[in-house]
Amino acid sequence: MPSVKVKGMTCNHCVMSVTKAVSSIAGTSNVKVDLLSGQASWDEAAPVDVAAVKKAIEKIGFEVVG
Ligand SMILES: [Cu+2]
Repeated sequence: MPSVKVKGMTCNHCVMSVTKAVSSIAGTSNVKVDLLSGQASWDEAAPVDVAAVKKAIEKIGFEVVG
């Protein structure tokens, strides 16, 4: 399962926002975001542009690390 690490999430509202942002990128499905680890992961129903995923997360105010 591909994933990125997100910094700056503090509560379930953040988790929901990041989940929504990742889900908005073409090809992602079954998006999972873990608050404690910061890990955002997804299944690929079609090839996913990871740069677009990172951009979508940063656009809503979180930092993607690694
Ligand atoms: Cu929050």
